[in-house]
Amino acid sequence: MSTTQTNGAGMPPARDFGRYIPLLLQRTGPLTETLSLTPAEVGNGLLPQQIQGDSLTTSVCGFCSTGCNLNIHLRDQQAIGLSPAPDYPVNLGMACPKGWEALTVLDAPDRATRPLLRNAAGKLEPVSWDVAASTFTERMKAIQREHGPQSIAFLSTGQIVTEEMALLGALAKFGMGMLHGDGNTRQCMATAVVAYKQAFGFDAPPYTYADFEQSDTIVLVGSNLCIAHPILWQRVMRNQFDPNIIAIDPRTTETTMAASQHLALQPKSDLTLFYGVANLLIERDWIDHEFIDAHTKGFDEFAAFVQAFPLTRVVEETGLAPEAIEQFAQSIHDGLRVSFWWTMGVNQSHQAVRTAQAIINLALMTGNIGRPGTGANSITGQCNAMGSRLFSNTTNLLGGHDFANAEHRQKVANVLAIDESTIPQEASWPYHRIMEGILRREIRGLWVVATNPAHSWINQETARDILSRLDFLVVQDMYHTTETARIADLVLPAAAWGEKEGTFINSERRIGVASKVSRAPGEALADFHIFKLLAEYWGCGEMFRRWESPAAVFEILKQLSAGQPCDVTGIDDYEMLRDLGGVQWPYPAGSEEPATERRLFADGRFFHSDGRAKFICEEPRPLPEPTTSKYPFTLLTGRGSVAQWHTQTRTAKSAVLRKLYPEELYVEINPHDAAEQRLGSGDLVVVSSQRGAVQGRALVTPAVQPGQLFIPMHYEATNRLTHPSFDPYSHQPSYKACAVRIELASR
Ligand SMILES: Nc1nc2c(c(=O)[nH]1)N[C@H]1C(S)=C(S)[C@@H](COP(=O)(O)OP(=O)(O)OC[C@H]3O[C@@H](n4cnc5c(=O)[nH]c(N)nc54)[C@H](O)[C@@H]3O)O[C@H]1N2
Ligand SMILES: Nc1nc2c(c(=O)[nH]1)N[C@H]1C(S)=C(S)[C@@H](COP(=O)(O)OP(=O)(O)OC[C@H]3O[C@@H](n4cnc5c(=O)[nH]c(N)nc54)[C@H](O)[C@@H]3O)O[C@H]1N2
Ligand code: SF4
Ligand SMILES: [Mo]
Repeated sequence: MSTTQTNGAGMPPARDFGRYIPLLLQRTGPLTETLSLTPAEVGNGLLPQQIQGDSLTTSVCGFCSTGCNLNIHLRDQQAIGLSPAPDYPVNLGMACPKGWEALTVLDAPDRATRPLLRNAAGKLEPVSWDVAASTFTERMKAIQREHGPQSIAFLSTGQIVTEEMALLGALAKFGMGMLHGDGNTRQCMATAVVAYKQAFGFDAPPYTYADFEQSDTIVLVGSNLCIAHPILWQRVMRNQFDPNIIAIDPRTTETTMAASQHLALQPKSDLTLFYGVANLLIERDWIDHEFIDAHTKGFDEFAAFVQAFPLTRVVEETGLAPEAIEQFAQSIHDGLRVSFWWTMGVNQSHQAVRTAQAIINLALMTGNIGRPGTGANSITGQCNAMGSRLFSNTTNLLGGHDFANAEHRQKVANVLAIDESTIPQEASWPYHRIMEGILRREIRGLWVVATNPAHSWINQETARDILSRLDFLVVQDMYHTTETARIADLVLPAAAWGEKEGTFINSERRIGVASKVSRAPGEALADFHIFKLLAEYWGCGEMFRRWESPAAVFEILKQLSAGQPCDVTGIDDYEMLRDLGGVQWPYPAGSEEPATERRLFADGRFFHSDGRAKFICEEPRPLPEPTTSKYPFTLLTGRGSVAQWHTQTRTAKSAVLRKLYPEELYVEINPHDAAEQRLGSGDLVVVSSQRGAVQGRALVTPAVQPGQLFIPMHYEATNRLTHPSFDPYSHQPSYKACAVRIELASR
């Protein structure tokens, strides 16, 4: 493709977008004076603190969903260091290495500092924002004109502030007329969303972190809490009740080693295990009849269903010893306050939703919900996965509403003062259908914001091939070197965490403020301002006049949440959030002084119209890609260390973090298998699946069971191996089980 002229179709009158252009160019001058804008409006201009000398502000961390608060130490408005906030109810003065290094990763030579456009010679070359925004508009509009509204789509993220997510979702769908947009939360949380919606009537993780401290029995399913949520593990360590910790994971991990019971089951046999345990609990009458009768429905059918899961079957399918299964059931019975927590070992599976619901069923049937130290609790992943679940306008209409519901559409249209007919009547296609849509040439233009699919999406060889078929790929990222940015036609340079303001919602539904404490490099702009700029160029800027700043959007989000389970109309502003140490939803207007901890379902009322939670169950299904004689190993993937974040665009920039993990891809293999394959630790090996091969170093360890291998997801090659299978209800990819073989590289 070629560079473009600046006066394309759909360009707004100069005065509309002109106000943004000087903003983009005058990086050092007093932008507020030049443009008569308030500091809040100029996301990349002055920092909020106008103070000379040393001062302190706070910001919620931008890596994981724990949502730790950090004290940011400022000198002459610029961040010069940080330390964990001692009095924040989440982290209580603690932070993990990523949090400590959060400022370091902002400063890297490969930060995207100017828009880049692929030129006629096929090279990405710097262009002005004017050219970038015009090109975006012209190319996307041309595709749309020729191929219809579904022909352009977006992929977004759980890692930008909620205000930006909402603006992107509203702009893309209501302003630009896109039908489809999804995000990396599909890779991550879609299962929990569907499981909760079906069981509780709304996507509502019920817990508060204090539950980690108040449980006497903590069940961790497919969660390596010690490295993926290290500060939540610290909360477990503060538990005064000497809790019984039961970890369910095919691998031995940092977390299972610290547990009192480790159920090293066969991959994806969790569903059978939980049905079998439910059957045991019913047989022994270790259930809470009163709770079941008063607050649930579907129990009788469920009880009849689980009779098909006698201990012998469970032993056979899970590979666990009968005593271990019985001990697990006994522990649930003995516990006074049992909490169940799950993460990707559950969500990333071909039968993920039903597995999550099997966990919910255990909590419901034993009355372990709504009380301190209990719950069926999905732990989220990214800093703002919860924000994207409610406000990304992809699967749900803004504010946890339903695209298919006419009343919901009207409500949202009224709040936003837009025509109801601009709101699509269906949710977007899920991620994998968008990818298939590209393959079928139904989608030809794609806008990727704060995610790196050319590394993280399943079955990478195919994924990259699919992305390469696009007529126009736009990547909006803080670095220009990500695997996806490198193949883009247009790269839009984004400001990062710390360089912009807004809110995140953490795993326990706590809304906290991320602050602007540093200037974005070069001409990089806050995603917020990129969206505003593109709205002007697209010609729909008027629709977003009220969306003038993140703080103004927060007001709109409050209105959208009104009357929903996630109602936050009682929050005044960012200052209130800062003062209170964040606020967990719901917090409707008129709420009394907020309790520091907020737990759902204390009254036993769920969000279905009859107020009851549902038991949902279904026959387990076989692994989509079982092992064969050619591919005799099951490959597990997941987090490798506390210091690595996903596709490593950020964490690899820190010299400190780099010291904490092996640079080269490694493959964990059991000693028994290693002996059989005649390979030792450090040997160069090739792991291959039907889809591709990767090279790495063998790490011989009993942490993985015979017949299984583990490779961390952080290495670019890992997803060449993974098998594109999906949960039928959540459409979440099943990253954690595929058939592979391993051999010495030289063979
Ligand atoms: N350091 C670090 N922390 C992170 C992240 C990161 O990249 N780095 N990412 C964040 C994000 S977005 C997320 S979603 C979370 C993920 O947090 P986790 O889900 O805790 O991390 P994973 O390692 O992906 O998976 C957890 C465990 O699931 C196990 N598992 C695999 N298959 C099965 C199975 O069939 N059954 C069971 N029971 N277990 C199975 C794996 O062996 C693994 O130990 O972490 C967040 N925190
Ligand atoms: N094999 C395997 N694959 C997996 C998983 C697994 O367990 N196994 N886990 C899956 C899960 S749970 C997840 S969440 C995904 C994560 O997958 P991705 O979302 O692809 O991973 P990240 O590296 O977090 O990508 C975030 C991108 O956003 C950029 N970025 C950061 N901050 C900003 C910002 O403020 N603005 C903009 N515009 N850009 C920004 C970063 O530079 C980076 O390129 O991976 C999934 N992939
Ligand atoms: S635990 Fe998560 S939120 Fe806390 S400092 Fe580490 S990465 Fe940040
Ligand atoms: Mo995730």
